[in-house]
Amino acid sequence: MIWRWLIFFSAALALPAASVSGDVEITNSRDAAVRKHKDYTGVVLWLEPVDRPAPAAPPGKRVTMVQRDKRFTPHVLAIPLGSTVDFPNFDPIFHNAFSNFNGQPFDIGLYPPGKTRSVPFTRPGIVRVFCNIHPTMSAIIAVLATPWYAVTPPLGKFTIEGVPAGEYQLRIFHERAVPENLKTLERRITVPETGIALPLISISETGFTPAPHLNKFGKEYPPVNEGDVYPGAQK
Ligand SMILES: [Cu+2]
Repeated sequence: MIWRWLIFFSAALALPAASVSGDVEITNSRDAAVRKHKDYTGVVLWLEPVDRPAPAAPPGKRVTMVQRDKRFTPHVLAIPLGSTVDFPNFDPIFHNAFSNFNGQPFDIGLYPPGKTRSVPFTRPGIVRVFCNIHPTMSAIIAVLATPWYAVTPPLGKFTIEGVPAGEYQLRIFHERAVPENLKTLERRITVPETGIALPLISISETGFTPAPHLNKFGKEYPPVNEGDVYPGAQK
């Protein structure tokens, strides 16, 4: 068995690309879990090469965003440009995922339990996803024109694997940070062949105010009666 491990480690060491790792913290949050340093999830970090185009992602990549318990999971999804996202409905009720501003607008219509629909994302940007039935449902899809990205887990540690040595612009998105704050965190980094561990990235939520969004018709949501069959469900 030992020789197999030796071959495995030799192959790993021979990889030409490095990793970029680091830690994110979120400050000035109104969220109790964030203030207790227990929930730094959902920060998207990506690397754009500054002196050459980023390689295109292989076509045909599919990623899933589940609808269950009236939530989109994962709440924050990062995908390479050109990927298709499947939106299966695992709830016993209808949902209608849509996006109507920023990124790439879409509307996959109202569909019942057990069904799925999909959206190919062909425009880079931050897509804000909502449900036309349930105003509390929301999600983010970061459509990235680079294969080098990460989304933070609860403790905020991230690693972007397989990055060739070179110059990059580090870009960051966090749902509850204002764009001006995020802009100040962007920086140019040099990735050596041995990889790099970045200093702590501290993201402030100062200035962020949650605002209610409108439904796909640009109107306020009507009151939801959970016992109802939703209008349009029989169509
Ligand atoms: Cu819904």
